[in-house]
This record gives sequence, C-alpha cells and structure tokens, in this order.
Amino acid sequence: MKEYNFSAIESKWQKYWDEHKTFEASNDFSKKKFYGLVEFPYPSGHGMHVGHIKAYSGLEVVSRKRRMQGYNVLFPIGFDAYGLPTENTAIKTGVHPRKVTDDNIKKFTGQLKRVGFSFDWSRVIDTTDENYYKWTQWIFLKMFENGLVFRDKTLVNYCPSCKVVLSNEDSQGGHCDVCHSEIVQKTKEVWYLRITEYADKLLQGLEEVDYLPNIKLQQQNWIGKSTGAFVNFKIKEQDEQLKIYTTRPDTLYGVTFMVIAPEHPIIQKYRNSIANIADLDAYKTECAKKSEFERTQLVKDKTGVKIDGLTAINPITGKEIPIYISDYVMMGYGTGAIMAVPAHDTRDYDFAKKFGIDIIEVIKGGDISKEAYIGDGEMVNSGELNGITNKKEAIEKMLTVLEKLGCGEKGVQYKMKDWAFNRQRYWGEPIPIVHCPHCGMVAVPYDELPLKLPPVENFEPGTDGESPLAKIDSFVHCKCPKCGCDAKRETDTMPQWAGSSWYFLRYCDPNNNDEFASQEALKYWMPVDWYNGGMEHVTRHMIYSRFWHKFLYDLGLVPTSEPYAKRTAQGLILGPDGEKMSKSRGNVVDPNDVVDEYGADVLRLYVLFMGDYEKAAPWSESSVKGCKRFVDRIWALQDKVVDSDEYSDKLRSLMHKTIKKVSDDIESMKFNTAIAAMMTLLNEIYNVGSITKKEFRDLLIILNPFAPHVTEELYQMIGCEGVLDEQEWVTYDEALCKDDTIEIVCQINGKVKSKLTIHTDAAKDDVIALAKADEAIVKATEGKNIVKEIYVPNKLVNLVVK
Ligand code: ANZ
Ligand code: ZN
Repeated sequence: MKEYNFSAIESKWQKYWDEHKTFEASNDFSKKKFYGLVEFPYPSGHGMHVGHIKAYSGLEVVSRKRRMQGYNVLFPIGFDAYGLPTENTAIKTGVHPRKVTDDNIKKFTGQLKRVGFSFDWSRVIDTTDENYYKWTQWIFLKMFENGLVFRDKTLVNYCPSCKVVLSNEDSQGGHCDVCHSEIVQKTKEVWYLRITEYADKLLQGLEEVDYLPNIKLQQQNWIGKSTGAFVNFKIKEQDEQLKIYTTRPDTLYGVTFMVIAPEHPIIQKYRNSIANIADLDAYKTECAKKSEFERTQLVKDKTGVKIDGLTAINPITGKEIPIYISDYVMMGYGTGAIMAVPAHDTRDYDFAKKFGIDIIEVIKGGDISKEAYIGDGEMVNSGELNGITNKKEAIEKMLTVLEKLGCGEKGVQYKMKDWAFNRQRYWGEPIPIVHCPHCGMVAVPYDELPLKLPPVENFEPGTDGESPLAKIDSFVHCKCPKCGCDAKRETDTMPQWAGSSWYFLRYCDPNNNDEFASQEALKYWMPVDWYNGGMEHVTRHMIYSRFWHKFLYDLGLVPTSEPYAKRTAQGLILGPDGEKMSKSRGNVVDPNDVVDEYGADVLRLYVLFMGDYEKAAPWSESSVKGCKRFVDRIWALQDKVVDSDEYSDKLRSLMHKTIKKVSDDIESMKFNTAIAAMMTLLNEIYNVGSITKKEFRDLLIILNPFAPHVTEELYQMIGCEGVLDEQEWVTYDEALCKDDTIEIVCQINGKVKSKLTIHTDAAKDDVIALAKADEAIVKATEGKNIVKEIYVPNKLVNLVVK
C-alpha cells in the first residue's frame, strides 16, 4: 500500500482545483442556484484562528454537497479590511495600513487555500479596494439623499483609549469592543444613520426568515419594541407640561413622584427658578462620568436630587408630587422622564425607600412593606379602575380616560437607537460630504466617487478625537460642489461595519464598474440561501446589513426585502483548558500547526466532529488523533476493495442508512453525528473484511465534503471515472433504512445525562464515539478528562470523568 502522504496529496488537489477553477460559480442563470455565505474575515496580523476554520467548515460541507446535487453554487470569500487593529499596527510599526492589509490578506488567503475550502476565488472582495468602497460611499449618499443621514450633537459613547466615538452596538456592556476600555459619555457632534426609521420593518421582516430561534430573539430584544403611553404632567409653578413614557398607565393612581434624567432640558429652561440648581449641576457632572450600562444596573444604590422649585401634578388624582433627577432615568429612552410607581416597580421602590417617599399600592397580590410587587392582580386605590383584574383591560381603560382628559395617548418606543456612524480615524471609508459656509452639507457628486483616502504619514488621531484626515490641507480644502466657493471636506471616516453592510450583494457581480451589482445577477443570486456566522454579530452586522438591504429594497435596487433566507451560528472553540482561546492565556491553537502535523482533511473533520456545531467545545488533541486514525483507516481500505459494481449483502443495509444519515445530518448541521455514522460504517467494513468498489465509491462521495483531498485521491486510485467533485450525490432507498435500533442510556459518573439510539449490533467503539458526540454529553464533559469508558451492550454507556 502506498503511504498516506497527506501534504503531497493536499497540495496536488489544491493545485488542481485552482487550475480547473473547480469552484467558480457559473453565470448560467438558468440553473438552480445555492448561495452559501460565511462572514468574511477581518485580516488581522495574527493570521487565521481555528475558530475561522470551524465557522467556514459548516457551509463548506453544505456547498460541496449542493454542487454534487447539481446546483450552481456561489460560496464566496473576501476581506473586511478596514478597522482599528490594522491602523493601530500601522501606528506602532510605521508601516502603512495599505501594506499591512495587503500582507495580512496574502497570509489569510494562503491559509484558507491550505485548508482546501471550496471558495470561489474569482470573486474575492476587499472592502478597502477603491472599486469596492466607491459603492459603499454611493449607498451612503443615497441614504443622505433620502434623509437617513444626519448630524447631531448629543451624548455619545467615547472610547478614551481608541479616541473614537462608538455606536451602542459597539459598546455593549459599557466597554469598547476593540480594546475593552470603559466607555465614557461625551457631548459631540457626530454622524448618524436613521436606522430607527426601519425598526418596525426590521422586526416584521423576522417573520419571513428562517433564523435560529435565539438569533431571532436577540434581534427582537435589541430592537426592543415597547407599547405604552405618553402622559403629560402639569408643572405647578410654570405654564409647562412634563411628558413621560410609561408601559403601565394602569398604575397612574400609584404615582408618588417623578424622575427625570439629569440631562433633561427642563432643568436648563427653568434654572433661574430652581433654588438648588448648583446641586443639580454637580450631580449631572458626576453622572457624565458613568456609562449607560453602569447607570442602568438594577442592583446599584439609588442616588438622586430633588428639584427645589418644580412640582408636578398627577393628572388623574390632582395631587402634587415631587420631581427628582436620578441617573437611573436615561435621556435617550422615551422622553427622558418617568412617572414613578414605587409599589410596583423595583427601581422606583428602592428610590422611594431611600428618599422616604410614599408608596401606594394599586395592584393587590404582594407585600409592599417588603418589596415592590411586579405581578398581576386586582386594581385597588384606583378610582374607576378598582376591581379590574386583567392588566390589559386596566391599561385600555386608563388610556380612554387620559385621552378624554386630553393629557395622554398611546405610544410606541424602541430600545434601538440611531446608528452613530463615524470614526475619527484614518483607515476607513471617507464620508463623501463637503461642508460649505453657504450651502451647508453638500454631497460629493456621484461621478466623483470614489472619494479616495489620501496618502498620510501620520495616522495618530488628534487629541480631541479629531480624525488624522483633518491635518491634511489638500484633502480638507475643496470647492463646494453646489456653489463653487471655498468649502471643507468632512474628515470623519465610516465605522468598521460599513463595508460589511452590503458585501453579499457585491459577490453577485464583483467586477461591475457601472453598478454595485447588475439587476440580473441580483435577481438570480439573492437572497442568500444560507448564512452562517458568529453569535456576536447578531445584534450588529446582521441588523446593520438588514437595514441597508431594506433601504436598497425600498429604492427598488435589490429584488428581495430580506438579504438572508436562513441564518445559523457556530459555537466557539475553547482552548484545551476549556477557557476562551486567547493570546494572554497561551491556549491558542494555530490551524497551521494542525495542518502541518495531521493534514487539512483531519483538521476539517475534527472541527466538525468536536461537538454540536452550534455549541462551544474545548479543543482536544486526542480527539484530533482520533480523526487522524479515521482517515488512516479510510486510506487503508484501498487494500480491501473487491471489484464489484454492487453493494454486498452484508453492507447493503448499512450503506443506505449511512447515506441517509449523512445526507440528513448535513442539512441540520449535525456534522458530528454524520461523521460518527461514517465511523460506524468503517468499523463494519473492517468487520466484514472487504468493501466493494461501489461501496467504496459511494463512501468517498459522502465523505468528500468533509475530507475532500484524501477522497479525491482514493477515488482515482481505485480507478473510478473522472474526478470526484464532478460526481452526483448518492441516493438511498428509504425502505432499506429501517433498522433494528435500540435506545440506551448515557451516563456521566453514573448519572444519566442523555439517551442514544444505536444499532443493536453496534461495536463498543462506535457507541462510545456516538456518546461523545451527543450534545448533552459534550456539555457535561466540557473541559474535563474522560478517564474511563464503560459500555454494557444494548443497555448503557458510562463515562467516568475527572
Ligand atoms: C410607570 C411604571 C410602573 C413603569 C410600573 C414600569 C412599571 P420598557 O418596557 O423597557 O419600555 N422608563 C421609561 N422611560 C425611561 C427612561 N428614559 N429611563 C429609565 N426608565 C424609563 O420600560 C418602560 C418603563 O421603564 C416605563 O414604564 C418607565 O417606568 C420606565 F409598575 O412607568 B414605567
Ligand atoms: Zn456651497
């Protein structure tokens, strides 16, 4: 038998695929199509991570299968190359970001090719390429033209270390997404995209798409639609109304005070009539140092100051109530003012306790001397609402009363805010706007795009968070496109997420110089049939790109209202220690090392075998070796081939079952159990002692998407016609898939964790392998060592772990 020289075999086939353009999508738009999309990488200096391999391997398998099923497959790749890390490297090393980017892209390309991914290399996109960002700027100008771009001076999230303004999406949890520094609030005039105008469409669109349930849920929560009411409270001392937003107008009789955000404009308006204005100012200054995240933490001690000189009147009871400022009310949500109902809201309760304010029960059911009661119950102390037990009914009734009194109305609010769309940095798309002293903001004419990033020597941002572009006179000074007089260019650049907001459209027609993509290509390829990526992008890139897409749809420039028909997500790969992989922990696995030692096929098999695709799983060297053994044994089958074009009696049934299992499992992303099924088949072949040529051929076909190099090689070695990747996917006979199976229990340290369905005659190794691939078992053994494996045939598996 020839030695299994994986590195020679792998380079041979990679070269073959390159030369034959095997995986280039065809422009024959009459064929049935499949568009599989994976999140294009940010080409960082660290090179590829095993996480990238796992992220791409899922749809890699699906795409290879689809080609064999006769689809015209678009499975593209590119580089999302603008961004801070590259610029920071440039600042540190003095090497221009263009060069850093090109080097990194080269490195990534080499690594991706070494793994044998079947990407269409003729359609590679680089978001920093002027032929690409020309269209990013073009779409931005379309938004500008349509009133979706504006500038506003407000409180923004500012990262003092990166010296940039960040969107809410980029500062979740109060930390900078790039450097993890704490975010501070700063008043600054910045660019915004009016994404909130699309809030309802983004929410409704979720009903049309096939996303994993938790992905949908996260998007719904991020958009955060809330239905409630706006209510006006009269101010006793002034001819003034204070408008609040509440989801619980039914509790109006329980309002005993009001709280407004420290930044609320009413304070400035009446500052001369407020006796303790100095205290209020001081409190506001303290608040400015805190992040929104800190301010809204439920557990923190409540602070605030009572406004001395403004008193509100409850519109229902006519009672006078005090107004406080406190940091738990945010200026950016609702109206920046609330009616406080301490009996039934936890934050209001804590505040009332601390400041000695009355607590009036209006819903029966709890013990308000101990804590706020937030459940449902009968309305009490509430005039016309008394006796009502249904919350909805109570809300409706109160709304009618408020409307009659003319002091309230139904209202809708969204958690999502407009998208702070700017960076004060060099390595990004220049915002194509000119500021003219006469005409105001003027768009750069479309035929002048791309507005190119000028060459710069010094990338350091300015001290006041000013872009390095502001220092380049030749860039800044220009003529107004409208009136021709002296004007200045905008010097902010677009944020990291601009280029990725429409890249899936460009893949359809990447070299078009007249349009971002032709209508013909878009009509054929869109929507993306299946998009896979990380959970961390669900409330950023996914929301942003759906917004851009819906905007283009409204202009009639794309054929579908949603960009992605289906979205799934892979789980993280953890370090061998079960912790998140990181340079500082020293637990990072380099995919290059794995390819060197075991080959690309083993790496590909392993990242899909290591556990449930959607779950996090720790790296295990011994499991990598297990996959290597599997490939070695597949290789060794070449000595057991019987020349026959039939299935043998002994293997017929198992062949059909395995083909069915692998076919189905690929569709539901259960790659681990698909591989386990092929392992079972392999063991059975060894038990039988031989394999017919037909059986071998069909096994190679179903294994090909996972391990394409070794299967191509074997396919030729056993004398099959043509090349494997041009063969048709194999079919099975449903009738032959019925089986003698039995359910057994699966234990960890003697405790039942899961159940498995196995063949009654399955071998011990196979059952153990199946058990280890089981979702619940993977979870229960995460980060632990299996020290003993027990199998009681057709009864149970028990894994002893430490
Ligand atoms: C009275 C009330 C009584 C409330 C009660 C809740 C429970 P969602 O569902 O998230 O929309 N609120 C309104 N604006 C606020 C702001 N700018 N900062 C902090 N809190 C604000 O929450 C709406 C509720 O959050 C509103 O309903 C208001 O408190 C508070 F038993 O009004 B409620
Ligand atoms: Zn002008």
